[in-house]
Amino acid sequence: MFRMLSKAQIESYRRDGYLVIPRLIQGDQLAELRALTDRIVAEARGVTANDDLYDLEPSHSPALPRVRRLKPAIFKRYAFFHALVRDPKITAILAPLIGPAIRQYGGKLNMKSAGYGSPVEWHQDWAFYPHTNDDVLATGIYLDDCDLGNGPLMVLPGTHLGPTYDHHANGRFCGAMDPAACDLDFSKAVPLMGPAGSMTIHHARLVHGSALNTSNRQRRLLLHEYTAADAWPLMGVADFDEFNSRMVVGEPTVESRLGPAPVRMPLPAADHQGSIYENQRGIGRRFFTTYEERSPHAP
Ligand SMILES: O=C(O)CCC(=O)C(=O)O
Repeated sequence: MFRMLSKAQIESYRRDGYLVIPRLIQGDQLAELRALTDRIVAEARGVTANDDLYDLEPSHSPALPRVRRLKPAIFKRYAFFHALVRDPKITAILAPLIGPAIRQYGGKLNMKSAGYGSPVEWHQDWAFYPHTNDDVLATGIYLDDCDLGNGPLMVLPGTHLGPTYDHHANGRFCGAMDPAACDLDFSKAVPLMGPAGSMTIHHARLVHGSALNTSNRQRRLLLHEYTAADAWPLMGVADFDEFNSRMVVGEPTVESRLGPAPVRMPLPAADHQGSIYENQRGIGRRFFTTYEERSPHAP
């Protein structure tokens, strides 16, 4: 029997745009998730530049490997990650939020390592991948206990019902909002925390971000992006078979549903490609302190 959302949880998601499900992934499954991640990260020793699997911290070197993110290639390359996206423990929870037919859009594993794990500037996922309707969300599974100290995902409740903010700088998409140019009170941000194996859920239009990890504990977060099967990406479908191979439950459809949601297209494309961290190198003004600002002389 799978855990289901209560009526109060569904209402809370609709109103605030987020939920936390404590300890969803446990036991052997959590142990395997952590061990496989450790193994993939250890294999970054010797890697000299970002590639289709690794997004590296600015302070990475082949001898002192520092991985910032494992990219979507993990879902195609590793059976474990491929299966976890489809795990009925997860899809049973998402069904009342975005419907019984669900497609994976993408995903990644953000490392936020102890001492230097990079911040993620405030943004809405929707600005990266607008769809024909906004039954679009992301889940995040914490691989480690997460509290205020090690860089929890932070969200601004209710912003999924508001505007889509400008994520451009100098005329190009940069994947981050200018904190001084939007009417938001960032002191109202709510940290999403929980013991290892807990799962966060946030609506694609919800404003969120996270700070530098200055603690001595890592904070790894496995993000899965999901859409209703009838939400089609406005940037287009390059490969129809590949698109449908990402169905995680239910049947695909060519009847794409149009819903009212404010859209800004992520064009022209960011100067720096490859991940949100790279996109956000193009921003004018930062909210969160970076490792390089905090420790200018550290390796
Ligand atoms: O890892 C985090 O704390 C935030 C991640 C995020 O929002 C993203 O990668 O889009």
